[in-house]
Amino acid sequence: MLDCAGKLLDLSHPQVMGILNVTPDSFSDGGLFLAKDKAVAQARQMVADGASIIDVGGESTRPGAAIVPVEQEIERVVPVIEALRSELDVVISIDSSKPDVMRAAVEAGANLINDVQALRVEGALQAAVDLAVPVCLMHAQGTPQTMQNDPRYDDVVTEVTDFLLERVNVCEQAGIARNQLILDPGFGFGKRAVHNLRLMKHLDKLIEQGFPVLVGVSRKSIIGALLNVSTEQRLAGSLSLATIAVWQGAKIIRTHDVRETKQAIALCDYVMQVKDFD
Ligand code: YH5
Repeated sequence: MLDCAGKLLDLSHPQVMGILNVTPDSFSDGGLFLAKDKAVAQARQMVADGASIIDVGGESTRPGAAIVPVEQEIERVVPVIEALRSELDVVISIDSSKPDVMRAAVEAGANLINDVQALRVEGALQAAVDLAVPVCLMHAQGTPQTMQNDPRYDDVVTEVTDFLLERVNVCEQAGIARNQLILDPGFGFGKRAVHNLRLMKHLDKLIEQGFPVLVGVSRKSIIGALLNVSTEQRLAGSLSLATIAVWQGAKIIRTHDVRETKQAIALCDYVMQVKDFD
């Protein structure tokens, strides 16, 4: 059980984290208000489909995405988190690296921090200590703007594991308990296809460290690169990788496609938990 500020997350079975992007698109003119209503409706559906965590993000962390000012990120995520908290019995995570966004989000009702920079931004570590909610520490090489420019590793599995364990130490020294930490190898963040494949093949090495592991592969470019399919055609690939991750022991799968992912990992869990004899 992971204690998310009073809400318990059962990690004896793999759980689905649904991705909720709150970024008003430039095509519709509805602005923030419509973006909020759309996001809340989408979250409702994801919970109905079996998500036990909703990951709320107001900034795109895709390679090359524009930087969003902190006030704008807060304006986007806070009303959505407040609305979700008032009507849904679900863990809400805030997908942000900015300490002020973390504080505003937890104040509004978020109970988990998901940081793709593993609390490396100035002030983020202190914010996490103060907020006393669990944190997902993710590995990334470089920044979202530059990370896909020639990423290199001598041994990606060891380097990612060592990085994450170093961040665990930093967190512990700052006063965050080990049992409040989730680790994530950061698929696609400063990694070529071969690096992502090696990390997936040897995910058990990270799992052996004893922390719950979160994996995000949903619709990512590794699938596009290997199968030559557009983002809308990546569901089967995403489910395949999610299943491999759960088979190795991953506890949380971050996905756009909650219903399908829930089914895939539920079957994987049945296979893993079946008794060998009557
Ligand atoms: C993650 O792995 N990823 S945002 C590019 C895509 C599709 C999806 C080109 N936040 C993770 O989802 N948090 C993101 O197609 C994350 N782990 C954790 N913990 C990137 C993303 C995406 C990027």
